[in-house]
Amino acid sequence: APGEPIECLAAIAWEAKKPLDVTKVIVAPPGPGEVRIKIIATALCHTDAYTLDGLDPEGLFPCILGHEAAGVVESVGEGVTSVKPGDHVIPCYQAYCGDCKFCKHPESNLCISVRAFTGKGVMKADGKPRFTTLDGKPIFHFMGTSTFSEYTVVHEQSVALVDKTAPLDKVCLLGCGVATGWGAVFNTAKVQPGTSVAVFGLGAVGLAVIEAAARAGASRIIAVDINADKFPAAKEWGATECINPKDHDKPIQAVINELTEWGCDYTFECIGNVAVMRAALECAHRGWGQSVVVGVAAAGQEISTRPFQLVTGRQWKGTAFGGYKSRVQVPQLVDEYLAGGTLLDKYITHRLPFTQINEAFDLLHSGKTLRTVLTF
Ligand code: NAD
Ligand code: AHE
Ligand code: ZN
Repeated sequence: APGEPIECLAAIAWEAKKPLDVTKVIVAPPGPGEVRIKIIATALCHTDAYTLDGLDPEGLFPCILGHEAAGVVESVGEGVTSVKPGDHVIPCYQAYCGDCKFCKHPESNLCISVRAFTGKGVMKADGKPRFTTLDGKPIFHFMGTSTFSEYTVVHEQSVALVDKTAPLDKVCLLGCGVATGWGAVFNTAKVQPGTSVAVFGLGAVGLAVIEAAARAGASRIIAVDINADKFPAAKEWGATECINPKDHDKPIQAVINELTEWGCDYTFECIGNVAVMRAALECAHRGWGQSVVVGVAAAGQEISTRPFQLVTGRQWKGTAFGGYKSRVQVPQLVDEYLAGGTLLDKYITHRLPFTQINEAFDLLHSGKTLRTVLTF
């Protein structure tokens, strides 16, 4: 009942590199400015695996991971006005308050309203988590979303209200991976018709980049992966050619620069590998090519290149959630999906019950999935 703690199923990450513990937790009622959501469907993104592997400098344990989901508002805390019980929502790790310097800037989505708290795994109202074990041990939140739980509590700034007719077990993908790839193309790079694009890493994020680049009218889309099993999907999504770096004895940037003469107008790194980030920059077109870092690299990793690469006109950029201002634009992405013409359904290669979440992580590591959607 609203105002009461809820006992429900969740997956606790007790420590790095250990399987998740699927068990009961207590979810406190939402505090002021907070929303308690019943999660209907949650997918796994590579970033969940990265954090579980202990690679995220902000990673805290024990925690409840998960950030690509959709659900229904169960109750709201004091002062919450933008959603009400029964509303269909997508939790957004990139919050949007509409009021801060970043929300007001047309070129940024990096809302600052709750970021310090989501990075520390707690809620802003009292600096505490809303999750505890049955014996009262606190469990940290993750990315302000923690969707690997039947119920979660998030800040109001992190809740996008979406059309009630949208299938939650599909549009959950707009909470991270697919939205990020689309946005990297439309918002960050602003890909123009008739241009050339190279995409490194053909998971859901890289494929979403390909989908969007094709829609933006790119005429050449080079897809790169060390796993050739990814190539049929890349072609179907719109790649014009596929390259496996393992088939070549020179660096991949040299291969692409030869194929294209001066490099591609836009390149996207969708892996999280700093050596590939360098390669992607170095096959961006001399004079104007843009290289967008989408992949998230492990703690301690740094990028490097010869400054000459920038002196001669290449631009290095990055994107978080594809630059989308979440609470405003996620509902629009859902409407766009409902209108038809997007490939959203095709990213879902596997479906499992939530209790099989550890198998879903195994699948993610196997390279055989794009997205696995878990339902409760
Ligand atoms: P994924 O694991 O499904 O896909 C990664 C792909 O990269 C795989 O196909 C793999 O075979 C390929 N790959 C690995 N090493 C390679 C190499 N050296 N050369 C070429 N290909 C290689 O991951 P995903 O869920 O699509 O996420 C991709 C990346 O994007 C991750 O780093 C994730 O953390 C990040 N991410 C960032 C944002 C953001 O907002 N910036 C959002 C979502 C995901
Ligand atoms: N917490 C990390 C890095 C993780 C990271 O960069 N996350 C991306 C989203 S990945 C989604 O799958 C992001 O949006 N970052 C911006 C932000 O504010 O977190 C670290 O290095 O500390
Ligand atoms: Zn993600």
